[in-house]
Amino acid sequence: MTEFDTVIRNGTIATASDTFEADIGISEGKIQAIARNLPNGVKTIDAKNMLVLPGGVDGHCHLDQPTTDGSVCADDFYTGTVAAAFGGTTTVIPFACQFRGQAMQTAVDDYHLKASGKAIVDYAFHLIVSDPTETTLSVDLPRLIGEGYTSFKIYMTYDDMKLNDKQIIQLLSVARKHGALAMIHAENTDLIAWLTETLLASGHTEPRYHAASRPMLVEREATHRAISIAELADVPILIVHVSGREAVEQIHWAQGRGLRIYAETCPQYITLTEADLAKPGFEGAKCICSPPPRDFQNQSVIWDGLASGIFQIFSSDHAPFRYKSETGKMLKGDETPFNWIPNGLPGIETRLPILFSEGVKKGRISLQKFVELTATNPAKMYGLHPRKGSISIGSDADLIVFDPELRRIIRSEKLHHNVDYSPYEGMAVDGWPVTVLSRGEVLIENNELLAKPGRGQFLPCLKPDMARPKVI
Ligand code: DUC
Ligand code: ZN
Ligand code: ZN
Repeated sequence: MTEFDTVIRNGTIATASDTFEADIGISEGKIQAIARNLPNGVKTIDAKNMLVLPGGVDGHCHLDQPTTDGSVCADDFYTGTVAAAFGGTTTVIPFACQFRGQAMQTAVDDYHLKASGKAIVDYAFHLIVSDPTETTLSVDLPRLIGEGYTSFKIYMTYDDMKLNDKQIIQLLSVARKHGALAMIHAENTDLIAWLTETLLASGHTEPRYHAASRPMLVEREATHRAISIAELADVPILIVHVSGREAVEQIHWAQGRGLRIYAETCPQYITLTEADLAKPGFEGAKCICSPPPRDFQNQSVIWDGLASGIFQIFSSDHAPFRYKSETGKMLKGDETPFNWIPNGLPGIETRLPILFSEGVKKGRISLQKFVELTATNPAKMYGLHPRKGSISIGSDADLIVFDPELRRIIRSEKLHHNVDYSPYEGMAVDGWPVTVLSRGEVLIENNELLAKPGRGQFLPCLKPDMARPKVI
C-alpha cells in the first residue's frame, strides 16, 4: 500500500451522527481511509486526547464587502480567512453584493478579484440582490444560479438594499424556478425608520438606542411576513440571524405547518444582551448589530431552538468594523448617533470555540449537534456536501484537531482579524482548534500559520435540492 500523505492518529472522530476512535489517512487532499491502526504517513499528526472534527463551514460572513455609507469592512479575504482558519473554519461563504444600478455579474466579478490571491481557505459566494430588474430576474440570476451561486440574500431593511414584498415574491419565484435558496434579513424597515426618527427627535442618540429602534416586534412581524411570502411562492427560505423568542415562535409555527422554513442564529444571540449596548461612553457601539442582542430569556429560547432542531445552522455573521476608526464604529466621531454606527460584529474566529464551550461543555447541545450546526448542515444547505462538512471517504480533508480542554480567554489582540476589539473580550472559553487542515494541507499548527495567501479555491455550489434539506 502506498504511504498516505498525512495520517491523523489516536483521535476521537466526531461527525454529525457519530463519535468513534479511528485514524484518518489522507492523500491528494482527500480522506482516503478511516480505520484503526493505520500506518504512519509522510506526515503523522498525533491527536491523542483530541477531537477530530470536520472543518467549520461559515455560511454567513462578510469579507471585503463594499458599503454605501463610508464605512469599510475591516477584513479582506486574507485577514478574514486567516482568522477563520485559526478558529477552525475551513470554508467561508461571504456575499457578492449588488449595488443598485449595478449588473449582478459585475458584483460577482469584483468579488472574485477581491478573493483571488488572498483567501487561505476555500470559499463560495452568496449573492445579495438589491436591484431586481427584469434582466437581473430573468437573465442574470438564472445563469448565475446555474454557475454555482445558488443562494442569495434578501434584505427587508436598510435603505440601500431593502426590497418590498412584491420584489421579494418575484425573487422567491426565481428561487423556486431555478432551485436557489433565499436567505432573508427579516426586520420591518418602516417601523425601524419611525422609531429611529422618534428617538433622535427626543435626543436619544447613544448606542443603546439602537436596540430600542429595532425591538423584537419588528423582527417578529417581518419574519411572519417572509414566511407568508415564501408560502405563497411555495419555496423554502432561510431566516438568518434570528435573535430571540418571538421570531423563533414564528419559525416553529411555520415548521409545524410543514413549511420548509429554515433558520440560522449566531454567537451574539447566545452571549450578548442589550445591556452590552448600554455600556459607558461609546463602548456599546462594539455590540451594535442587527437584529440587536436581546436578553437572557431570549438567549435561552435560542438555546432551546439549537438543541431541538428549529435552527439548522450556526454562523458567525462576521461583519467587521474597527472601533476607533472613522471608517468604522466612529463613522462620525466618538459620539456617532446610533443610526450611523455600522451594524455588525467580528466573530469569524470565535464561532466554534464559543458554541463548543457554551453549548457542548455546558451540556446544552450534544457534540453531534455542534458538528451539524457548524459544518455539516451549512455544507448541505448551500450545496457543498459531502465535499465539505463531512468526514467520509472521498471528502476534502478539511479537518480540525480540536482540544476540548484548552482554556482560552478571548482577547482581541490574540485574534487574527483586522479589528481593534472583540465583543467577547475577556470571555473564558474551553475548547479551541490546535491543528487545522484544508484539502490535506496543514494551515495552522503550534499556533502558527503555515498557509500562503491565495491557496483557497472558489467552490461553485450545487443547487440545493428543494426536497433535500431534511435537516429539521
Ligand atoms: N445584517 C447582516 O447580515 N450582517 C451584518 C449586519 C446586518 O444587518
Ligand atoms: Zn442581515
Ligand atoms: Zn450578515
